[in-house]
Amino acid sequence: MAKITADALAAANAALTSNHEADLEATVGMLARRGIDAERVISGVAAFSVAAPSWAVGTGGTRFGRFPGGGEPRDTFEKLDDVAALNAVTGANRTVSLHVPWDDPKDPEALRAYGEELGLGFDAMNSNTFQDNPQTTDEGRVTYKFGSFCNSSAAVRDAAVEHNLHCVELGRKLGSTSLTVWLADGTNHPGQADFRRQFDRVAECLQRVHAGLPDDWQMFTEHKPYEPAFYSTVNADWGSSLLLAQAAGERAKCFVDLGHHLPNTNIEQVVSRLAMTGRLGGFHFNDSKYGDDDLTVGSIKPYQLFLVMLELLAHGERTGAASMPDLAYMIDESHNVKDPLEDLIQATTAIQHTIAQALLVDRAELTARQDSNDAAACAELLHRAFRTDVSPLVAEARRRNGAALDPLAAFRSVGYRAAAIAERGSEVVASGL
Ligand code: RM4
Ligand code: MN
Ligand code: MN
Repeated sequence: MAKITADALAAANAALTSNHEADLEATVGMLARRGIDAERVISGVAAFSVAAPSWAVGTGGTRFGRFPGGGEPRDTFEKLDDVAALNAVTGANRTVSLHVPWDDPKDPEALRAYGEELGLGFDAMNSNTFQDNPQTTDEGRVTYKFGSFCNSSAAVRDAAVEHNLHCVELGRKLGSTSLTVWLADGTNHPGQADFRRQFDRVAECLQRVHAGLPDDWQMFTEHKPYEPAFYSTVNADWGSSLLLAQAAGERAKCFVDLGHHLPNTNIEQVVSRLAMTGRLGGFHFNDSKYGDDDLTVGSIKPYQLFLVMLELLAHGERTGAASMPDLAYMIDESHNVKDPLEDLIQATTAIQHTIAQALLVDRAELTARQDSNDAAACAELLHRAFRTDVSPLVAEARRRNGAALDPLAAFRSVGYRAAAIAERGSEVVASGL
């Protein structure tokens, strides 16, 4: 597959360089007059990387239909090619997160070597017990129709634990060091199952998976209030997630997917609470209008994302990080009408912009204003940061990482999608949702 080379990127950047340098100089000067060190912002953004999910390089769909745009990857190796193209233009997607069995490479060593060749590492592994796949259901002898870890049948629970341990084993060969467990377990009808017994069974299965983790591994519990279970979900909210992580073991932490909250939940406060308990494990970035919409990061509630970033930076500061705390970050979107790679580019740049905006907030000054109970002055500090155009700082961070000043324009100018369609065809459907 055609790669996006350094030469192609240099050509795409060339026409933009003089304007970029002028904009950067102006922004650095403007920030200096506000007492802000632009270098700190640029290096904070440049250091950040967010994993691309292997299933998101294909077109997403709803239960009503799917409209693939062509050139989708035919296997996990081709998914890595797409993530490498994404990382070439953003410089901020240096790892890929696999989903098993949508990805279950027969030769993990070869896949790992291919990732290394492309400059990509393997992030958290994702198990799947929300669908019946022969590989996860003991060759079809069990079904997850009534849940996996929560199931009343020990044989089903055993198969689900075994599948998760398989993901760990595969991940170990790939160089991954974590497992994300999102369960569809729950009920669709009141009275269908006992809340407490379901919870206890899930906790026990998580303990078994935790006991099988290599020493340097972590596992993450990811909550979600509903869908596909529409009456109750076992891991429904951050409180349940925290209880499950605590029950599972020391190296179990909680994952926050920005779309997995009931409407109007104060997600930034959830972040603060989990960080406080030492059980914040990581993030799935997306945006949502109504539910788990998996829309482009920052496209619906950019100010909420900014407030979440502020909490993350506060956590980073408390844990001795130079900027963003050391957590597992992944984009979890479904690209129904955009080119998947273009949507991932926009998601990544939105994350970079928001980190830059949040880095503009003087935390010591904010604390002083909070302590003097000056609500208006506190709001001023946040608004001033949020309303600043940080584009030149973000572009500079990308340039320093050898990536594109304008990632979407660069992606389009090199004709990657047309090359992918020519090589892979227009009918192929990538494995995923
Ligand atoms: C779920 C959840 C998981 C993701 C699946 C595909 O809603 O967000 O993280 O693995 O979707
Ligand atoms: Mn998710
Ligand atoms: Mn989701």
